[in-house]
Amino acid sequence: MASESTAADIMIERLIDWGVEVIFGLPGDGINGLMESLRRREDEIRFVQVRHEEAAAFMACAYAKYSGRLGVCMATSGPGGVHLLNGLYDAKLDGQSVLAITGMQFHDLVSTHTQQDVELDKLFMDVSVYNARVMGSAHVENLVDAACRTAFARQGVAHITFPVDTQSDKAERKGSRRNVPYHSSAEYARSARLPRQEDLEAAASVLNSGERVVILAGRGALDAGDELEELAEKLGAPIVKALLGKACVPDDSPYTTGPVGLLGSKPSQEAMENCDRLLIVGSAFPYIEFYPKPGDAKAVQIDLDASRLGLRYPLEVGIVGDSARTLGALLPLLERNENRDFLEKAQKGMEEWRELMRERGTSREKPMKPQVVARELGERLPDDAMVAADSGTIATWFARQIPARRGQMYSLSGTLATMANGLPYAIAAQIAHPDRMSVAFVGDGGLSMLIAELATCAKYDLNVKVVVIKNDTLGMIKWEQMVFLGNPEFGCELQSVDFAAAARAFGIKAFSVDDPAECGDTLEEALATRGPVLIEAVVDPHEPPLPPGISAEDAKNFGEALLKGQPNRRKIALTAISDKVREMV
Ligand SMILES: Cc1ncc(C[n+]2csc(CCOP(=O)(O)OP(=O)(O)O)c2C)c(N)n1
Ligand SMILES: [Mg+2]
Repeated sequence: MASESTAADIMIERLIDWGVEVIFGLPGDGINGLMESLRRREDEIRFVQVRHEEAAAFMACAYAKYSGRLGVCMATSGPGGVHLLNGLYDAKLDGQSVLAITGMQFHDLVSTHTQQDVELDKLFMDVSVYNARVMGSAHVENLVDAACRTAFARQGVAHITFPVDTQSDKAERKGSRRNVPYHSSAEYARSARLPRQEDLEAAASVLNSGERVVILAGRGALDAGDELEELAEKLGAPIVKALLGKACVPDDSPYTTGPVGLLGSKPSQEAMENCDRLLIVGSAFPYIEFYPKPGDAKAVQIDLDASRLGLRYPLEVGIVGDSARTLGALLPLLERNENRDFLEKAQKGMEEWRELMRERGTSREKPMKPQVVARELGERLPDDAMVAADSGTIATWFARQIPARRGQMYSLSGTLATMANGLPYAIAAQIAHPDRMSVAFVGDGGLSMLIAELATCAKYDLNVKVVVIKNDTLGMIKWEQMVFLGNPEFGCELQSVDFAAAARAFGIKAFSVDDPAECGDTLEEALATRGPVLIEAVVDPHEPPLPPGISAEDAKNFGEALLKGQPNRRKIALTAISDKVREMV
């Protein structure tokens, strides 16, 4: 085989050197040379075929999120590459190390209006931290090394586009006069970045002089759970969790007030409003309006990326460092805060909040409330379950009603907040961890965008359980139109889809439930069913995902929207008003 090696072989072999075990993608005539190379190495590297390249990019992003490894996706020239973009932006915005490989037209026909002539390196300029076009066989290894290394080092998307004819060129290491064969290396060294001592001391002095310290923890704190709890205990500080940091400490931890923001909890909001010190750990939580008002609190921020320091809140001290190590180094400098009032108030608030969530999640009202489905699901998830959610009201139920337990993993599209990522995320999580159950908690709008990936679940017989919350509406937007702008909903109703029947058509076992009294049993049976399963939960479309402290302005807008002739306004008013009494501040 050595004598017939191609330039594409150099690429695939080098990816194997980099430890890549799986590539998500869909073939096309712009990548036939690469596909042939993958076919010949089926035993060493796995190709997972998707039904839409957008899903492949989501999978690469999620693979990186759930495994910490490089996520790799591949698409053909022109349309295939274009389809990747949304998933690649998801990786860019959530800082995931992803490599995208695309095909390009024949090298000597590029830019001549030839078939599928899209110069994807130009298209991907904004999304990528590394972006290159293969210029010949001897170029390939150098590019793969630089691409993988940069994707890791800069936590972003690297892209290589490969002209189709060059892929099948004879593997040639000897290139130009200055290109010494084998000079580049498939090595990447991670830094654990220890902060400067003076920064730690300055941070300790800010935190030690506070009375009411709050910790905002995000994605970068996922591996720092023990340190966060230790610090919370020492400073009497509640831990408020940004959504990507949902699993950093379990939701039954006495120190956490759970999620924050539009889909957050009331105690989180109160802690943010009333603190005098804010410690941000590995989070760029983007909703600035949910932070303390600038000037109200003195803040310390820890982030691996120095360019993120001070992004959302004015700082006294910024620390560049790995969360766990930095907190570990900070802890001995901190004094125990003997005033436990702030933490105790948060804990008392959480008792009430948990009771409210329990009430919502155990309602036997019909139509069934989406919160019931989330709660019943949360109670039945295995201790090592991996859960992915879509954007939408669905993310609210995910944040509030599915408690993260120690050892579980949770993710969604954080900063891009795209629809349709949930199912591809769950697939990638399962492929990264084949022994664990993976759950997609998705909206009917989101699922219908990339529903064909159910075929991927069937094809690879994946232990993916898809729970679709069917409210026949683009729920989140319907509420936003009413609450933010005071208008009746427009363009949000969805044509009803029989998801259980659709799932069966894709070769997947399916369940449907609309009765809250049966929801738990149905989920129990579905989760115990081997292989991929879909559970369609038909819920009340009028259940509002209200923010923890709805503003007077929002409430006024909402009332006006109903007055302007919002369809179903009587039902909506009834649902929202009974919530309002208990939930609005
Ligand atoms: C790709 C994309 N298109 C549109 C939006 C705007 N958007 C955010 S949430 C949402 C509604 C999602 O509907 P569904 O999946 O049914 O979830 P629900 O809100 O009903 O729970 C829309 C349209 C988006 N975030 N991403
Ligand atoms: Mg919906």
